[in-house]
Amino acid sequence: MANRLFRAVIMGPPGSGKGTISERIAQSFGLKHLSSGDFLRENIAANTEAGVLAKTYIEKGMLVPDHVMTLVLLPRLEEMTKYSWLLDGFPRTLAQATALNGICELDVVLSLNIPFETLKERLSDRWLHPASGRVYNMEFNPPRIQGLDDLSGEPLVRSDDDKPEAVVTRLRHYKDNAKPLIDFYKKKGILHSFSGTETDKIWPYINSLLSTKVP
Ligand code: G5P
Repeated sequence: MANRLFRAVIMGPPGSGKGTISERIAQSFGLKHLSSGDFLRENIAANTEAGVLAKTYIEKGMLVPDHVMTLVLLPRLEEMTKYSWLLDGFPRTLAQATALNGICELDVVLSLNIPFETLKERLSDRWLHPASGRVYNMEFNPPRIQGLDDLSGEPLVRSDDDKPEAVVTRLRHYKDNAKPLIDFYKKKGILHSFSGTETDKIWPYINSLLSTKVP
């Protein structure tokens, strides 16, 4: 029992705090944080075939096609057989959930419900350090020196998919795709939803749930 592995997914609309909460979970519970967005950005940086294709969708705020996502993600998960992990940003469609279901059994799915207006505000105020993927928000977690990454001192940039038109498209796509996914995991009895406008208020509930679940 002591060595039992733990598999979790965190889902939520763009800007809902998946990345921020995943980092806290990884630190508190020792799970590997696997982010679909980070895997895609690695592929884009390495100019792989999947990366070149994914870039054209991400820039427009659209979801990357399922077959590309499963091609990028599933082999990475199959390498993780010895680790407990938290998957952030995958699955986002029922087809992705079905593919994931075919290779592993999940213990917990965390779903974040954050109001649309809060998401728009957060994303319009988000700054990114492209090389590491570290994100800042000028109110919630500002960099120590304005415009510069805390660790490297390199300049922060605004991401193309945080531009207003792309944000609205991303939020709409999430809404269209999330419902069947939520129903899928609800039926399996592993869905836990958290609502609110502040990550710091949601975090204690997630922390106490996982304290009872992570072996
Ligand atoms: P990503 O990289 O997975 P998104 O769009 O799902 O991107 P995103 O935008 O990275 O998610 P998040 O991880 O949910 O958001 O949130 P976050 O980064 O932690 O927090 C957002 C901002 O709010 C930050 O600046 C943070 O500091 C701040 N913040 C957090 N909490 C608070 C708070 O309480 N208060 C305040 N004021 N601020 C706060 O995916 C990128 C793209 O890749 C493709 C898609 O095109 C996607 O758009 N993609 C996929 N396509 C198809 N299928 C998949 N499975 C895909 N996965 C990725």
